[in-house]
Order: sequence, then structure tokens, then C-alpha cells
Amino acid sequence: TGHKWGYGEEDGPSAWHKSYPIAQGARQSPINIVPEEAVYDSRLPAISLSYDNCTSLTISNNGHSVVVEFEDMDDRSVIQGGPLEDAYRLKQFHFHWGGKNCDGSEHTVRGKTYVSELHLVHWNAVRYRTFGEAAAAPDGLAVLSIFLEKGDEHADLHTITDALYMVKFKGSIANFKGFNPKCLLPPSLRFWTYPGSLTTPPLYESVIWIVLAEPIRVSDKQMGKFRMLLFNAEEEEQTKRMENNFRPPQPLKGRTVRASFK
Ligand code: SG7
Ligand code: ZN
Repeated sequence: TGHKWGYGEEDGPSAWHKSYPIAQGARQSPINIVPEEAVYDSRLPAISLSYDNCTSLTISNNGHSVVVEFEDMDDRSVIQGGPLEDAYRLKQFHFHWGGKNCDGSEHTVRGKTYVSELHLVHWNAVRYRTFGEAAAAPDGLAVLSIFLEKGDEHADLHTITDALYMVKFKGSIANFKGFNPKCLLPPSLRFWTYPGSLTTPPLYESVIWIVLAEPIRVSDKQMGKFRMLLFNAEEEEQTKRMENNFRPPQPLKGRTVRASFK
């Protein structure tokens, strides 16, 4: 169903259940992570990222976020280990963020929000034939989530922020070759993991979430560049700044959050 949804008063997260009843399902994302309630699992392997040969293709504005897409015809860039039974291929990454001096992350930690959250979306090409098929399967996707906190300028984020002017409007797309998201990882890959969903419609309950505990730091000025993007297309007369494109935490409903660390 191509029903219109967004982050506004009328079409925002609290209205999504009307067109997408799974919004009130048993394994929705994001969640508030309470570290004291997470269960340390000594048998969880470390996360392993093989991004050396990854090939970025494009950067685009889908009207909800800014997305960098990768070539995913083979296993050239995969995440494995942690809670994952198979290797999952990198498909795309995108960000969620707030307004000026506002919260922007989707997951929260003990109620604390971050200024932004980066999602690296991977799919299970061992069990499923296409990304679309995987996106609707209970173990189809693995999203690696990285918090962005306010601090000094991030030395590598400028490659992305410098490209944003090309994708100001919804529906715009530009070449974005040779970008390796390895440069956006924090030093430690300690993580929490739990079974959840896409955080946007269609809200499929298909995501194994891997949320890194250590944030990366970005400056106010860098976050400001994301807020120059627009939710609207060029031909629309109403200009709507792209900001606050995050869903708030959803009920845990008895799920266990596991931690890779004590
Ligand atoms: C963003 O979040 C986009 C979507 C993504 C959605 O709006 O990046 O991706 C595209 C290509 O439109 O949807 C299926 C999918 O990846 C939800 O992703 S998320 O759960 O990681 N936030
Ligand atoms: Zn996301």
C-alpha cells in the first residue's frame, strides 16, 4: 500500500497504525534501552564488518531521509557475528535527526536521546532472493545502529554533508561512488541486540537490531547541513524542512535486550 505517511502532526508516528496496524505489533522499533535490564550474553560473538570492498552507488532523498545505496549483487560487504546466523549484505545507510537543538535519535538509552542516529541496513541473501523478500521475513534484515552525539566536527562526515546540496528535494538522486562507511564507526563495537521492526512504514517485523553502545561525535554545524534538506519535491509549493524524522520508542512487550558486554 503506497499510503502517504510522514513525520507531521497529521501523518506522523501516532497516526501510522491507521494504515499500518502492525504499528501496534509485538516487536516494534525503536525502543528505549535500559542497560541495567539488558542481559549480558557471554556466548554472543563479536560483530564482524567486512566493508573493505564495498561499493557505494548513489545518494538520494526519499522524502523521509537521505539514503546512500550500495551495490549488493554479491557478498562484497557484509556484517556477520553477534546475534546473526548468516552473513547479511550491506544495502544502504540513512540517518534520522531532530530540529535545531532537538532530539533526533530513534533508540534512546535510559531515556537519553542523541542528536541523530545512523542506520546501516543489511539483508539476508543466504535465505532470501531479493531485498524486498528479506524485508518482510522475520530474520530478513540486520540494521546496525550508531548514535551521533554533539561534539567536535567529525572528520569523515563532511563527505556526506558536502553532497547534501545535490539531494535537497524529495526524489532527487546523485552519484556517490567510493564512500566507505567504515569511517563512520566508533572505536568500540560493543552492542545491544534485540528483535524488532523497520522504524518507518511498512513497519515490517523483520529486523535484528544491533545498536552500538559507543556514539560517534558530530558538530552542530554538520547536523545543520542535514536540516537544509526538504521533505517536499521541487514542484511542490510548500517548503518543509526535513527534520524530526524519527519514530519515538515503542513498548518492549516482553522482549529481551541482550548485551555483548558487562
Ligand atoms: C528510511 O528508513 C529509508 C528507507 C528505510 C526506512 O526512510 O532509509 O529506505 C529506503 C531505501 O527507502 O526502509 C526498507 C527500508 O530500509 C526504514 O529503515 S529503518 O528501519 O532502518 N529506519
Ligand atoms: Zn532508520
